[in-house]
Amino acid sequence: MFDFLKKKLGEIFKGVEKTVNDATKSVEKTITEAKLDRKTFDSIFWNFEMALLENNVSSEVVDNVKLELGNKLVNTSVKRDFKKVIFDALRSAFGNVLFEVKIDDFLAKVRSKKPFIIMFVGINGSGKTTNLSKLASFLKKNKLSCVIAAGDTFRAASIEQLKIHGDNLGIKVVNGEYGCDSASVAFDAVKHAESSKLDVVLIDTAGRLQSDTNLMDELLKIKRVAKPDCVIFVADSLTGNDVVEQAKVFDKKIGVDYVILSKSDVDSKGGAVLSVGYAIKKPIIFLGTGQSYNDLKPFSKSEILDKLFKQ
Ligand SMILES: Nc1nc2c(ncn2[C@@H]2O[C@H](COP(=O)(O)OP(=O)(O)OP(=O)(O)O)[C@@H](O)[C@H]2O)c(=O)[nH]1
Ligand SMILES: [Mg+2]
Repeated sequence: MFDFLKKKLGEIFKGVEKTVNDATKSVEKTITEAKLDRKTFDSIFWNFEMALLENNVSSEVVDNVKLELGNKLVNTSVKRDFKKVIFDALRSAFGNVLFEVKIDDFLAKVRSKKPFIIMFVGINGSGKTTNLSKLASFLKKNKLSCVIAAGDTFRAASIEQLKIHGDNLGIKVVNGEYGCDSASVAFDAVKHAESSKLDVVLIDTAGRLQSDTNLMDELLKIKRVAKPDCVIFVADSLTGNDVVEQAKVFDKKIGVDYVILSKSDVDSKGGAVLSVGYAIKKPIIFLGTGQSYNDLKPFSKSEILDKLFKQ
């Protein structure tokens, strides 16, 4: 993640270095600082802006970062330790577009209600079922008992896929027939959790494009019937720029509380991680980092910022 962006950052520093050197050379040798005027700032950051956009960082994030950087750097003294000044400004600007929730706070929330009901939504193949299973495993490790609702009654083999996960994890999967009402499957799972005094219900749902109104209505019905305590939008890091639009539509139509960003292990660009939370002003809670049960990493804002800006 971020290899290309880091290379571009290196180029930016060379540009700034040259500007500062030229400015100081032409005046007095003793001068150790120079001011970045707006024009120089724009020309230096042009390259970086382009690199961000090419790496699927959304234009609203790019604009926000540029505005904050401009406010911090234009017409202020850029000393010879400008690298640190700029790194700090960039770190702070990107820090403002990333939202996180501490995993202990999430677990406390889950423990505050029994059963705590979590519904997974997202487009086809984004990683809902796999990451639901990883979260079930994570919750189990944290001593929370779970039941899974096979709410995807639409895609062939979806129920078998979940049952394999359930068997592997020792977690019951409540299911109906293919084609049956997914809301009733979710309802049955909630009733099962209530009668068996289980801590958490995890509801899987069928993948759908955000433009598919029938399937969106089905999600709304599940939501109305099962009354989830939180909705997790599973976003695929590899979807590129579309992920922002998807997140906005799912949030508007269904309401999203957290994002799991799947497939971050195979994303070389990093645009989704910098954009998806800001698009809906909701935290990324986990990164999916592979296909096995342990490949679910609590999202850490400082870790992401370190990856990009640690010198
Ligand atoms: N490398 C990697 N692969 C992942 C990750 N999460 C999911 N996958 C893979 O992505 C593919 C799709 O995952 P699913 O969990 O079936 O996706 P889904 O959203 O449930 O798909 P539908 O039910 O068809 O809408 C599978 O091959 C998963 O193994 C991840 O974090 N990293
Ligand atoms: Mg699925």
